Amino acid sequence: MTSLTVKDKETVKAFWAKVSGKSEDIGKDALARMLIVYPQTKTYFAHWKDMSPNSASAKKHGITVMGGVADAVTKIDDLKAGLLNLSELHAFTLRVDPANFKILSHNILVVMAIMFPKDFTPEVHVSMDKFLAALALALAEKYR
Ligand code: HNI
Repeated sequence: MTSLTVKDKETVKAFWAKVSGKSEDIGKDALARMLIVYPQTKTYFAHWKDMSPNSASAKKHGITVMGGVADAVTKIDDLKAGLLNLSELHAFTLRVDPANFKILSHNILVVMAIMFPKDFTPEVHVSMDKFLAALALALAEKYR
């Protein structure tokens, strides 16, 4: 994977500064979209009272995930070290197949593009894609 350049990092931070106020909405929509478009992801949430995309649990979890993304932006210079605990949790406790990180990243990108069509330029798209790929790789760090 191509690593994040200084320019990518600047682009990610600048875009995040613009959209972070809406991060809860981004998270809710991205999680709902993931559950609808990739229903295999529902297997991890079988313990929820209601697994439907607009359930309170799904909304809450979308917000939680975006909290993780926000944290990752602050740790962008060393995602592997910064996300080690979260990686351990997903690998050993939750046992989430890392293929799902790509799926969620994709849905986050789609929702950002929909919510911020003007700001989501091709330049922002590529840097955010690289950032989310690096985040996914860092989350998978503890798997082997
Ligand atoms: Ni994920 C819990 C962040 C992808 C399934 N996840 C969390 C928590 C954070 C988090 C933060 C709460 C940790 C805690 O309680 O200490 N998850 C992230 C991030 C990504 C991600 C930043 C990628 C962008 N998680 C995924 C994916 C799945 C997933 C793709 C499965 C499809 N996560 C879970 C589950 C939990 C979880 C399951 C436990 C929550 C619950 O309700 O049981």
